[in-house]
Amino acid sequence: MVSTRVAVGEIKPHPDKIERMMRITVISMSSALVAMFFSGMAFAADASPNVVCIVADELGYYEPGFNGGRTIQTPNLDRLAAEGMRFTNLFAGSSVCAPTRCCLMTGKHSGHSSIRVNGGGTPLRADEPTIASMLKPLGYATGGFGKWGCGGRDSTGVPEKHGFDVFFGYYDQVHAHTYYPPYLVRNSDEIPLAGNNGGSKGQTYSQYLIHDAAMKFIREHGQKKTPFFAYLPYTPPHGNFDIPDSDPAWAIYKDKPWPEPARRYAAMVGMVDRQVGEVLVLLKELGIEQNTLVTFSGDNGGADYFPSAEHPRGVHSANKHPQTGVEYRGHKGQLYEGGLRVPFLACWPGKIAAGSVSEHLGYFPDVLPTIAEVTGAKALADVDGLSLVPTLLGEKAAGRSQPQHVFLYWEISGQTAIRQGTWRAVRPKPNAKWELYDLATDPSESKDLAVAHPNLIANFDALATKSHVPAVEGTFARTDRHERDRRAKVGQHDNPNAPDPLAPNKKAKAKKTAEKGSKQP
Ligand SMILES: [Ca+2]
Repeated sequence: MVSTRVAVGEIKPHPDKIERMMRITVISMSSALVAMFFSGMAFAADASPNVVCIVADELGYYEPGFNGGRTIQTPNLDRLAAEGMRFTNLFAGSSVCAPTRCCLMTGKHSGHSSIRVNGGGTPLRADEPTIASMLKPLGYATGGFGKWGCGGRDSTGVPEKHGFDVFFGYYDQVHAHTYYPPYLVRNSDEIPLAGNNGGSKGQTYSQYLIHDAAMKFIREHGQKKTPFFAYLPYTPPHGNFDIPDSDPAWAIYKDKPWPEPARRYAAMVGMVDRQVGEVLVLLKELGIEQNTLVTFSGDNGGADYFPSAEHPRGVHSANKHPQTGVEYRGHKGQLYEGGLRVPFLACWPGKIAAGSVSEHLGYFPDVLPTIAEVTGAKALADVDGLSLVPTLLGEKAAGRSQPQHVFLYWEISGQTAIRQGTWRAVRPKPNAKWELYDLATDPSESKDLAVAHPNLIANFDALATKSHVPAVEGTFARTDRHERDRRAKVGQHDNPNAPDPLAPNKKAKAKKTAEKGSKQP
């Protein structure tokens, strides 16, 4: 039925029937109800709220319990969803690790961002503002803990030159493949980890140290009542799929009838769930939970890890609805729905309605302007995102209606995609024809309607051309320490003649990846 089609240039809420089927309780975000709920409450940006932004690397849309996942237990994340807002159409900035982090940190979409390749250490430019640098003039303490991916050591992209007081973890994504690195990096200095030499075995599991450092940062600034921005781009459950046998989460999954990497992956998600729970308990203990906005998301679409004959989309069903079986097309690395869908939650007790669900159509570039608005930071010029505050807090509290994107734009590795209303247009290769899908009737993107809608295709092609500006990356002053970090993945950090861990045996690696799930940056 074309009579109900969304006209180009218009946006209506995505009528995602699948989400409606699985929904138990929805608080409609109609302005009337929101006005009642927030009656008498005024949003004040001068309260200097803390912001905790947690990202789980690779977590698929349908994997957490709050989105219907059945194989992995996520009680703390489910509680976060029950106490906050769950988004059903808030997409990643890109379909792979580094480019999506760049969009998140800078508020730009991937046609304007500086990092559009996923090599692992490609840097931000020296002059690029980030969420952290935006908050510094307001007196915020800024800490990052996990996997940076926006610039290797000695580049213009290091986090301590982009507003972070401290960043502890991995700068390069290849370094982050091992949970037993010989060292982690703190503000570009090496912090040795006892008993480790890369790979999948060692004495010191990196994620425990990273989480402990994040907790210490939150505790310190929560006690001092210093407003803080805690960015927690945690590496799990990205591979290597390693977690100590002694971790409580492993006990839950060690005897499941899945391949070991799938069991390890589930336990890694369970560990992240537990760590998120510890953050929430800490905020409560410090008495700052009512003054802290917490967000939680994946970083890119699910990778369909651990496929089998019985589960061709993977044991944990990242892009296949666990109850209905309806699938999202594509996966990590692609620009169909499955490559860009991420679980996304926002919680702020007393401000965001508990148990609410939003179908608002947005993506990672929206996070920066949202944080700018809630903190009262000077709005950055030249960002592509739109603040989510009217959706999060209600239009009355925000004092305005939710601004809507005319369209969303993505590009990666010669692929291009546009989402406008319920349309998704995808050009899967540089010179391929555009494909067109109507997600209202075809959520799995199985029926290409491009031939029937030449005017829409022409419009989307023009939007794509307008949205693309050639990427201008940052630079390295020297690369030896960056290359050392990459070799640390396999314990060859002290051997400058050793090959880059991603360089050799690409063919064998690709085969292994297909069998076990992507281990690429
Ligand atoms: Ca990722």
